[in-house]
Amino acid sequence: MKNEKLFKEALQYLPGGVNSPVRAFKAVGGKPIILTKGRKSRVWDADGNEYIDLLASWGALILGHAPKKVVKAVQDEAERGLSFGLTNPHEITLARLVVEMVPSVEKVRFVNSGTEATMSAVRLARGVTGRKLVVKFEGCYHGHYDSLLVSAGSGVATFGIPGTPGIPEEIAKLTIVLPYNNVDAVREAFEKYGKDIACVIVEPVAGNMGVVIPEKEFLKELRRLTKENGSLLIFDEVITGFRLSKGGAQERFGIEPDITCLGKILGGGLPVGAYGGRREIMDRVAPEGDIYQAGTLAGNPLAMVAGTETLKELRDKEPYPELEAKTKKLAVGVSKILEEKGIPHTINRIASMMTVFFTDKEVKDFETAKSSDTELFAKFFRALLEEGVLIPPSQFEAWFLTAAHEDEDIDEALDRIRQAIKKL
Ligand code: KE4
Repeated sequence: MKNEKLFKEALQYLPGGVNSPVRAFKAVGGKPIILTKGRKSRVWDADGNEYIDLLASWGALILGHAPKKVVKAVQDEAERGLSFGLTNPHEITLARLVVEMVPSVEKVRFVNSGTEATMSAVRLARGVTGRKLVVKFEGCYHGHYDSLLVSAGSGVATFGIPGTPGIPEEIAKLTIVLPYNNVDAVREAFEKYGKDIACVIVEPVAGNMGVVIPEKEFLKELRRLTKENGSLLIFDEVITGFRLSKGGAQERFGIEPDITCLGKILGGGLPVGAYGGRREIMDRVAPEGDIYQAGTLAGNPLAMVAGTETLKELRDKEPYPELEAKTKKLAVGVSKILEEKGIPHTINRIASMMTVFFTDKEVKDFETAKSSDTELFAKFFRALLEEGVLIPPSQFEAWFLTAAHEDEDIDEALDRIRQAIKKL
């Protein structure tokens, strides 16, 4: 078993054998697989097993694996050089595309990951407002930046506690962690601390507790309360950007944040993150302004051309209606199979992202998401993997479809899922 051999070797050199914890399959048990190839809607592991891919590199691959145009652009660019350390033309091309596609962004800064994007956005908000407090929501994940890797304190609208060793409580307690979709809690936090709140950062559709959709008033109220109190609203669109529509969640819901964080799809599979907003805010970023942020490989030419080809395809083809229809077909099909087996479940779906929760509760925040039967999810994950369907190895993540998933792929995935459920 090559998977097993490779993973054993990985364990010698990489903590947990991985470069990101979730890849070790701790939440779902069983042996992690090592992926060696992807093509359109399929991936193959080191033993040559084929899977229909519903992970899509955590949402980055909205065009599917190795799209011809993207690969060609990267190959051609590589011939001209891999990195320069000074500006290359593709940084300008991709920046222009982001400004064109994302309603609230007049200027953008590229970084190398979603974490760098949210970290820089929070620093910018604190710098611009001169305030220290940050509001985030329980169950939302914005990368591993100290101020955002904070768990909810004791009561509602109380200060956070470190989400992991290594984060000083002095830093954690500058972050207030509130329940998602809870407008009263946000109002209370602003009543108590409004004038000290630098920013509110939110996933405008949550993907990191599983998919949780904002209730009607929630985002509108965040926009009103931040404006009223001179705080900045940061939309973390690392997942939703270019996924929910070409302009992301802010286009779909018609709410303009002050700062937008982007990643995943933005790089077409190569490492890119970004933060952007209106000129008056972004011009505070060095060297134009006095708020420092930098990065050796920021704007890397290969990543820039991969992102450019990806966004051009999305801007020109707008594959969103059929992405939505196929995801709906998958969700309806999975629900039917679970119903036939009498397995309680809730499916949250929007656009081309969805999550199957094994609970009969409506999932609208982290509390209700946690009512899911994670043991059953783990069995479900392993059964699907066995049948050749790859979903995210955690209950609290989103499944993603890509433009490369044809109807036949959905039908095939549903057949394999039906087979898997029989064995549950
Ligand atoms: P990265 O630093 O992992 O590129 O991005 C952090 C991040 C920021 N904001 C949102 C909304 C995100 O979803 C993420 C990263 N997402 C996770 C899974 N949903 C990445 C998977 C992993 O950690 O391996």
